[in-house]
Amino acid sequence: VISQTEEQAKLSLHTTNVYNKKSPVGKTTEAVFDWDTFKFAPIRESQVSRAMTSRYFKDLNKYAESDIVIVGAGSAGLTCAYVLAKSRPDLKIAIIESNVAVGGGCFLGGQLFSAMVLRKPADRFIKEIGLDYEDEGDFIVIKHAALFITTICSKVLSLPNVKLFNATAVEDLITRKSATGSTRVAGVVTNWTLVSMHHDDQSCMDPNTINAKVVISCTGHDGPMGAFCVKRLATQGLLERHRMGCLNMNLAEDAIVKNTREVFPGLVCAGMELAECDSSNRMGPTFGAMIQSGVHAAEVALNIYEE
Ligand code: AHZ
Repeated sequence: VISQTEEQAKLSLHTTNVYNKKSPVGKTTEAVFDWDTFKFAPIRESQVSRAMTSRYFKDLNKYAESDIVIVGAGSAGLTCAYVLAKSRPDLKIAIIESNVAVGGGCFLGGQLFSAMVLRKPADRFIKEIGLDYEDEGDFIVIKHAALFITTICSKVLSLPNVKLFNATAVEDLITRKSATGSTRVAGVVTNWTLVSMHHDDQSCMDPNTINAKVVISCTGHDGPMGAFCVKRLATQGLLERHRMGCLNMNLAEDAIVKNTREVFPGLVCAGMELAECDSSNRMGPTFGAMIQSGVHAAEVALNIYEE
């Protein structure tokens, strides 16, 4: 790493006095810049490549054997990751997200209306992560769903025992047969999402794998990639699939939280993917159940892990 020389530091930094004479913005900033002489520390292009790739491949190597894999970084998946990683710093937790950005259906609230509604008692979790909200009695409102998802994501990613592999799709599950002949999920098969989307028009592009003791699937309801693990096991006749029921906020949220469970040995299901398993109702844009299902899934997964 090439550090900034003293001379460069002198060139680019001026005293607060000089800065304040030129512009009143940011008076409290300790290090202020003179834009006429501003200059970055030097770098060679290969340093940037190596800084990224060495870390990524180290992580691929480290997390090839994970304790827990979470599939899907929407509101349920990220909540689950936060609870697990915080309560068990000894566990290696990999999150696989097929999109470039995290958040799933949560980034914009309902129908692009920004605000995020959560029914109580999900307010307890929001308090825990330190977010402001408006209290409307039986429910709370966060001013923008993106505020929730970016906050929970930054908290998850700052924990040392978590790695997010985004732009990476889970395109299959690893299964094992026990001595008694029963099957269990033992990890995930991954690929760059762009590769997963082109298996039909390109010749064979083999995937990668991550072994894990427990897989938690939070891939949302059916869609181009949604409900992935439930659908995959259903195609193998290992799980019965029932499609998501119509919207009923009251029934839907309680059912999702209550039914968060190990749906197949080694596979815990949380959030809206459960609706594809149980035919429970959808709830539309109210997110308390995603948070509580994520918390519940973390507890279920830890119990399986300890078995
Ligand atoms: O990109 C998906 C999203 O970020 C990701 N995902 C899906 N399939 C994947 C795969 N590999 C890796 N094969 C995959 N990642 O999973 C995430 C799912 O997030 P989500 O927000 O769709 O699901 P959730 O259960 O966390 O929240 C559901 C939110 C909804 S939908 C709904 C309704 O339709 O009524 N109501 C609520 C609250």
